[in-house]
Amino acid sequence: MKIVFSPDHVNHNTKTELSGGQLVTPYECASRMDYVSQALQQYQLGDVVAPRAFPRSHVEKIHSHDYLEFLDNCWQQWQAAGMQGEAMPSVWPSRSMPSTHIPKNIDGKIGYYALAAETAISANTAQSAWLAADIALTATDYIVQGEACAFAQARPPGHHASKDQYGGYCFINNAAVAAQYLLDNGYQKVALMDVDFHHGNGTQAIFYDRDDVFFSSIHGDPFDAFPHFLGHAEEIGEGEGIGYNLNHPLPPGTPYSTWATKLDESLVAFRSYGADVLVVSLGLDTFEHDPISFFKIKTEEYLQMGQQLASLGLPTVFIMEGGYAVEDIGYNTANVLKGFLQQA
Ligand code: Q9C
Ligand code: ZN
Repeated sequence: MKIVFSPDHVNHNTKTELSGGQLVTPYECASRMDYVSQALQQYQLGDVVAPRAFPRSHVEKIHSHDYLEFLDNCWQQWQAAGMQGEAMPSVWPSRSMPSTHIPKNIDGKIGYYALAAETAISANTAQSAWLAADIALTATDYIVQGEACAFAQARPPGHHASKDQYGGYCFINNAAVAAQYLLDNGYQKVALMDVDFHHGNGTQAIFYDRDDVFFSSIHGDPFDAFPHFLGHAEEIGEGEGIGYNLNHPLPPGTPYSTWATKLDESLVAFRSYGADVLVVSLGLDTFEHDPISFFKIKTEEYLQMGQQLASLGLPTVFIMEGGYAVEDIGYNTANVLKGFLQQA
């Protein structure tokens, strides 16, 4: 399969993440990609190709104009305000002050556009987010051109980013951009399967009232896991989207055997929906040794995950999301793709 990748992802190299009351080195770090590249090459899973630059209009179909303008200008405004550290929010329009006015001051503005505080923004964050979207679009265009599958080896990830909010290491929702691109190029019913450990709150919110993208996610129960405020089983969609959102929250310690039954339920739902293409938000933080997650999937079991996904028999674009057991995500990623190719 085609593997779309750019070494320029290293430009996204923030130094801080707010975690446990401290500023730590970010879990979502550049070296993750070294391990993925190495394993994909070792397993000979496909040719690595560079992304091409797509018009910004594809991303503007998913994210609001004011949000993208904020993303592009945040770092400059943060610096102009004399801030010493990387850009991060400390105040929000919360339950007791649910204002929709957008502050002019950057401390207020960044809180308006952030859904969480852990994720820093620095000099090259916006540029890298746009590059990741180009990687997703380039991979997705291979599907449009008739390839059976492609892998977007993108970072920063995207599934937590909503129409106008960033957080959870995500800025532009690469999988949502990919799904929309498929709809704009002849496909009519997109199945979007999110297998990252965390609920894909951004993707869910973007397609919640639509019937042309069926979003399903298997994730740590939001009572126990980030993003904490979305991802419950009773969220089934709204308006035209009712019935096209399927969440499987699962408890700490969940092994692959349990996880796999939920994937099967999603695949059954995708089949009766009549999906004609599959987008996979591929996070590897379901791994048993992931440092910030609590599922117990083993390296060999990712082969079965790939085989299960292939059983749908649909053209499939994989979009890289999370996975923080840095030295293992390469083999875990490679196993999903290998299992998929064996079965396909
Ligand atoms: N102290 C993705 O996997 N919470 N994002 C981290 C660590 C944020 C994960 C808690 C997790 C975001 C794409
Ligand atoms: Zn995740």
